[in-house]
Amino acid sequence: MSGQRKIIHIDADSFYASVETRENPELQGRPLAVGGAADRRGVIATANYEARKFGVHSAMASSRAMTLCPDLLILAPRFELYREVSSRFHDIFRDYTDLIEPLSLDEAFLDVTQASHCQGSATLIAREIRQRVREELGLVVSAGIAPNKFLAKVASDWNKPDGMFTITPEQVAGFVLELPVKKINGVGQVTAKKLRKMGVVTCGDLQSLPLETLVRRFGKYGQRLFDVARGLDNRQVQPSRVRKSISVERTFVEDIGNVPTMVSSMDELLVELKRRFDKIANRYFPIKRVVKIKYNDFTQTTVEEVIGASGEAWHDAARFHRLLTTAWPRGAKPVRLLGAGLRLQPLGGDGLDQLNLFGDSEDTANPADSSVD
Ligand code: DCP
Ligand code: MG
Repeated sequence: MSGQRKIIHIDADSFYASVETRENPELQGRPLAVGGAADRRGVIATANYEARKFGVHSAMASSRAMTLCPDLLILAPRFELYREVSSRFHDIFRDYTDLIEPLSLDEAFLDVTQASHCQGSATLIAREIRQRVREELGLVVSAGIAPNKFLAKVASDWNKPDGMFTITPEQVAGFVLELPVKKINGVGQVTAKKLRKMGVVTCGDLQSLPLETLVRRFGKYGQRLFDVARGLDNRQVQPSRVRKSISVERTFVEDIGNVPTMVSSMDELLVELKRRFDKIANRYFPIKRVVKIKYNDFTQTTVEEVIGASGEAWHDAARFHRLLTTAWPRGAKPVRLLGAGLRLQPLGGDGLDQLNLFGDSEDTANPADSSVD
């Protein structure tokens, strides 16, 4: 890496819920969530800030959300609509830079180091982007501006919602001293607790631990902790993010206790997986089949196999059935959720990275915290 970079991280506020409110302004001001219905064991995808005051949050069971906030309105998600809005975000971003790395539908990194707009000021570019999103799309995005991805992401969250925060290169050293380690992407409850036991609460505390100690304790992720504690992160903004996997999952209304029912559910998942894979089949080929099982006690297991050279189709149902019947006895408990997926290789590409198919695909993922649940 050479020279100082200027990175912006953009993250829309309560994205799905804000889009729904934009589509139907009468919903303004009332507690609103998007997700699955409470009586069908649904889960909250997101909640607006009114609902968050009641403690409602993403990934919470909808039934629990209704208990916390009886007036909560839960709308079914409309992914096509959110995808459409997401591409409108990108139309705006592209006016400033081509170096855009989408992280999800509502989140992206922009490298504006070379941008000439706004006298090259990343802060002014971010302000202008926020204003245009508000005026042209009727939505609010928060922005973080910093010399690297790690700090830009922390910064976009700093004054959320409707917030903007800049960390200049000169401010980095001072900023990280007080930054709680919980703000580090990948430090969840498990890692935070381990660190607390070692007397570490802030990145300043973390700086006092030698690299060897961190690596001994956290493996490869120890190096990452060592760097970010000092505000260092040289990961580049990667414009065309290569897809590593594709998967479909289903949570059942009633737990499934018998294998034949699991097998027929797997067939339904395969139909959906095939439909989704067909859309990208001109760019990727599948290299592995993956089956995921979550039992009724929320423990889970995954099993995968290389797709053989014997000429069978990747979607050969019998192969998925066998993976399922191999994996299920590991827990041998009723099943709450089933997933079917494929690991992919780009056609003509080289990326064979092993990433967590159903979880965080950041290359800096912390295994200690991503394996919980
Ligand atoms: N999402 C989801 N399940 C989750 C988390 C998020 O389906 N466990 C979806 C719904 C969110 C969208 O992804 O609207 C973006 O995720 P964010 O984490 O950015 O959350 P929000 O944009 O909803 O809220 P905010 O960014 O204001 O915290
Ligand atoms: Mg968001």
